[in-house]
Amino acid sequence: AEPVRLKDYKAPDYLIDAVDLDVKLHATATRIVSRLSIRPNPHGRRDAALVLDGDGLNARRITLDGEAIDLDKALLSPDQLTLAAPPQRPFALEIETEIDPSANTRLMGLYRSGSAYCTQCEPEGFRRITYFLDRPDVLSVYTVRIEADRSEAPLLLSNGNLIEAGDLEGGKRHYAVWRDPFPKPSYLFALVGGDLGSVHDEFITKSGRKVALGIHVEHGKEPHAAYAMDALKRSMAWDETAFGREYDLDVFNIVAVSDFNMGAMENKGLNIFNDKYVLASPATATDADYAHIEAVIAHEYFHNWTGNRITCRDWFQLCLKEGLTVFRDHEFSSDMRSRAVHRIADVRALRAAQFPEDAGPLAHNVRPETYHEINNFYTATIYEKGAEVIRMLKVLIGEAAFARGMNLYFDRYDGTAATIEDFISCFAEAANRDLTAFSRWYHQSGTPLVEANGAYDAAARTFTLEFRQFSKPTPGQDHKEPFVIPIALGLVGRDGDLPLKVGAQNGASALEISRAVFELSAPSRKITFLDVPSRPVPSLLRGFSAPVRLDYPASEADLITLIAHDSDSFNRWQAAQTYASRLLLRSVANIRAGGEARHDQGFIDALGVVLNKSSDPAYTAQMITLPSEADIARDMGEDVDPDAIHAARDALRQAIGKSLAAGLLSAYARHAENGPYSPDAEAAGRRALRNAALDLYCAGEPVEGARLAARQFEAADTMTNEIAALGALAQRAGSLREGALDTFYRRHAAEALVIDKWFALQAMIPETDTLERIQKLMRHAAFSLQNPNRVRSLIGAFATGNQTRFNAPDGSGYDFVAGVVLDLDQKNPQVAARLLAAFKSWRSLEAKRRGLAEAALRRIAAEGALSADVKDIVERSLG
Ligand code: HT7
Ligand code: ZN
Repeated sequence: AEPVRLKDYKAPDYLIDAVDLDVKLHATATRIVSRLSIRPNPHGRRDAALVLDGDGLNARRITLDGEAIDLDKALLSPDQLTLAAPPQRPFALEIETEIDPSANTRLMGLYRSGSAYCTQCEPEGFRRITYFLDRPDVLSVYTVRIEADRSEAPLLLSNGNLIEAGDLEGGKRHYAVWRDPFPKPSYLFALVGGDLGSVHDEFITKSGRKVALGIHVEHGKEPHAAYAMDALKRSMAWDETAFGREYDLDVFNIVAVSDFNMGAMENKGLNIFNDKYVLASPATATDADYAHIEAVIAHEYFHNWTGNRITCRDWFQLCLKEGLTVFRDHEFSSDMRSRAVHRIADVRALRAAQFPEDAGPLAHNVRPETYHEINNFYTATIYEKGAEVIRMLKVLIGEAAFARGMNLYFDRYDGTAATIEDFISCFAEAANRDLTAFSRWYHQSGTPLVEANGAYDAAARTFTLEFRQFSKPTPGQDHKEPFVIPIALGLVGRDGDLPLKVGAQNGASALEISRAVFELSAPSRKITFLDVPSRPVPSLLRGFSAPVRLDYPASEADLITLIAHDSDSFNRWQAAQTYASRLLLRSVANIRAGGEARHDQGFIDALGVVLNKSSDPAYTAQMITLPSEADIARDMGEDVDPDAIHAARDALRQAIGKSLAAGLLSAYARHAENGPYSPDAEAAGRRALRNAALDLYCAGEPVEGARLAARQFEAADTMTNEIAALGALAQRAGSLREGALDTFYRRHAAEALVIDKWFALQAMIPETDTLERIQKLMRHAAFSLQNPNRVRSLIGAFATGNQTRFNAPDGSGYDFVAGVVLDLDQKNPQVAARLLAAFKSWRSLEAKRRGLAEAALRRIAAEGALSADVKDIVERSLG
């Protein structure tokens, strides 16, 4: 099929001002009557046919202004309803459809999760409910009447405010009418019916309006929604102070369901969540889970302005709402927690998920120009790189101009479906600056490489930095224009940061700069610093000021200086990572040449110093955590041998654990729990350091370490400590591990979300019999291919978190995942396609594995009946 192209965008020929839906819920035969108030679009083509989208639908009745249309004459198919010559004036179209929510295994449109009814319409799910102009630039006011058996669905929710409710048939059935006064695209429509437990609260907005808040969860889980409610109220308050955005309806509801394709969905006034991002108690959720809940609750809430009040003109503009909303949720989490630690975590995530995407066959622009299947564009590039681009913009134009630009955007585009150009124009205007070259970040894919070199001239007391940028070709883009790269920097001397004096070109006098951001907007540029008393160590790309790869030939001694003295917390961490990564790359080369892993006592001692003077435990935990196996593979870039990487990393962990055993034990003891459980950043940071110390200690002293981990596992009363201990025990084969896994299962068998952790942990064991274990676990009563969380925790964790076994040298890991993808494709193509994306780095593998991975991909491509989702990923992966 032909791709959809941005350049073909045309305004819709018809608009739908109002939608009245009448929904009678039934497990297998839900009736929907949709009344559409349609009019020709003055900006569209006159006399054009009206083509409504459908997906697997069947209309039972259609009327136009009350007159029945002969169904045989209407050009009707499951995928389309066409009126060849609709009236060229406002008219009403009424369509009745019947759908089977119980048979909906794609979890798109109206489906059932447990006994509840729920919807997921983004991006193109509404057309699975009724025929519609299912595109984001058609904005309508929705009135929704829902009717159901009271016993089956005492709770009936839709978008907006409740305007009427009542009993029918003497109370056996009932109904509710919801009206959302804000015009919205169909992808933001939502409906829920079910028997759920509810938690209620309220929020008073800054202008004094009272908003009723509700979170609806499985009965019995109400106490586990308390943290989500707290995060929601903090998000609402933060958006008022940080962005001046106030909530606009009388109610805000969140519903948690256990069958959900993604994390959550921002439907206007009725967010629907994967229960993983709502439910938390100290005994069932880790500190990381709490932080994710806080971030996802905030993210969906923030969409109310960035996504809902201002939506996207078309799906090519997805980053307009997603990149911006991720930027906003990162800012929120940084304000709620430690900004320094948060930045490191965000960059780790960006490098783990987005850099490989940008370096492989699935690379695409932050604002793509074509797509075959839009579901496959909910990617780390759109979300995470999209957020980084906005962060760079803020660094370039400064905080004040950025705030003016945001306000302009909200004022000018409220109530519209906008584009990236609209967004950028607000900042160009606010900063009075041409942002054309900067916008290349939206139009060119790939991660630029910045090479830097420094030269000190002792006689002239100058230090000159030279930067060059390089961009490799990416699919469909052989040549790239230079990016505008903000490089925040400093010069570090023996006593910390040196003042920066820059000699302006053209003989102008030297300029003292305080906010040191160097703009690299050409292929190469130099900058000379004056009055530099001795050779400094440059600290480049502070705070990771741009999503690039940086290559600077710092010596090991330079890196140790940065670890100890850099005023930029991100770069202190980065220096330790760079040191470790270099060491590991040398070890990998040695191991592949038949030699041994390399050790470097200087590095280990530097970590020892960090560990001992630890004043910020969360930060120290990040400092002593080595780059992951995937990080090292990415640094290698090509000819990747995952077994050699694993061996090298394992050897370094052992060496650190042995050498720093006493320091690790002391950090472990110093950071014991010191009061009742709190999920706050301070307490979580103490646990993070304690568990990072335990992990390294176990690597260095396996026997003593296992004993300590077993004690922690027995005594743990929080999931953070329990799963960390189980993870440490899982490092070594034997009865201790198997016994602990059994105990964990027995303790938590009733909690599906905890059993997901049990699945994931086993899926990531780097041993040869793991695949067999996974195949056995797939037959476990708690596993289901139908449930996306289960698939992600067992199969997804294997494909993305177990480098050595997914990339087993005999190809068994690839064959297994390919087989699951094909099975799953029959049920849920969206989840199947996401799983298949685990092959995204196959071209960087060493030759033998590369051949086996390619063969697995070709086997999938050869299957006759692939979904559009899987077909798109497999074709691009091989392309
Ligand atoms: N805007 C949402 C993206 C989304 C989604 C969510 C659930 C299931 C399927 C979905 N497809 C797209 C989520 C967000 O970014 O906030
Ligand atoms: Zn989002």
